[in-house]
Amino acid sequence: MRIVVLAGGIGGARFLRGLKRAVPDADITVIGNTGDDIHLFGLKVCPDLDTVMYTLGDGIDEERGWGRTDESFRLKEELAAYGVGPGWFGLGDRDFATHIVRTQMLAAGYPLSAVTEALCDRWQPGVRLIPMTDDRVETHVAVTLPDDDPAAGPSAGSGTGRTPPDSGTRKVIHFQEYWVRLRASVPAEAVVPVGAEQAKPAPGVLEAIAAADVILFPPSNPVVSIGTILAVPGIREAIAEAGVPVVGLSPIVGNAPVRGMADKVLAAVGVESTAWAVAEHYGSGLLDGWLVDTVDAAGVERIEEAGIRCRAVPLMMTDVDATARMARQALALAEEVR
Ligand code: GDP
Ligand code: FO1
Ligand code: CA
Repeated sequence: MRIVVLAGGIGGARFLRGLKRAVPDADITVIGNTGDDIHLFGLKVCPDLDTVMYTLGDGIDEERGWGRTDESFRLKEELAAYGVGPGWFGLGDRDFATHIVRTQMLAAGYPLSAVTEALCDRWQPGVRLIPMTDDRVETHVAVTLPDDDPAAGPSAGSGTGRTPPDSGTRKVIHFQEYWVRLRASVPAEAVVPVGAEQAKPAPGVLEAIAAADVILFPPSNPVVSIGTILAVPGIREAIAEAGVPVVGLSPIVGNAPVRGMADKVLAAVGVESTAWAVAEHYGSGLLDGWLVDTVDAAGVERIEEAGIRCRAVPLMMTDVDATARMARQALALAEEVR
């Protein structure tokens, strides 16, 4: 069976571990989100690709969910001693090696898809991992920073002795700064995948979608992970036209994300944080089936009325066996709608 999975970082990677256990013989192609990518210290960092690669290659720090196991941060400390930041992004010593190899290969002229394949030669993730695009895409978030934020400029009323009518500084910042530095503590006013409109799907992406027997959306972030992949022209259309079941699993359980900031970025695109609103956001033009957690069973009828076949099953990825059961449920739903 040929399975295509659109994946972000932690949610996507953990689901893939369960999927591999559920169907060990399947041929799995993962289309990875690169909108989270960031250039730091002259290096290209691809958090979601690395999270998938390390998780499936048994190199991940299980507790954090990102970065390398048995990690140290001495290089980061040395950079900080030179006053070289940003200090808010935790690049570990072992992780640095990945970014150095990647950046060196990119500078030598290899596209990101070829670099990712080379990195996977070491990690043997057991899936084919392809970045959504070889072109540069970066998710940015529009926010209003509070006046006491170090990155906020002088406010409108400063120096005039008057209190400004609207305090704060409106800025557009990198998604990693929004999430890692600010911990999504202010509303996301807009989310923009900069460069996506001009990007082309990486080699192999459209081919894998066209050859798939089933397409799965793991419980990844619907806006900044799956939404970003779908924003690359051609990918959404290829999925809708593939003529095979497309089944997703809700990252929202009990009206809240299980972890992360999906509620904040969903609000930015006008979608409420419920399992049914996310299904409706993807829409029946894209999704054939949707799994919600048992706590959200009340929403099943509403999702089916929207033309999407829906089941309520346990959706907490507490361990690999529980996740494998979720994967089997998703594949069973795919057979129902086929
Ligand atoms: P990220 O790039 O690291 O943020 O990872 P993804 O985009 O792949 O996945 C993030 C989403 O995974 C979040 O919105 C979480 O709510 C969701 N998530 C994490 N753990 C679980 C879980 O055990 N069950 C479900 N249903 N969703 C989860
Ligand atoms: N997430 C954090 O919350 N804090 C960090 O310092 C951090 C560093 C980091 C380094 C490499 C990497 O591959 C991932 C890293 N992440 C970190 C995770 C990642 O930035 C985010 O969780 C996802 O991109 C959110 O979608
Ligand atoms: Ca991510």
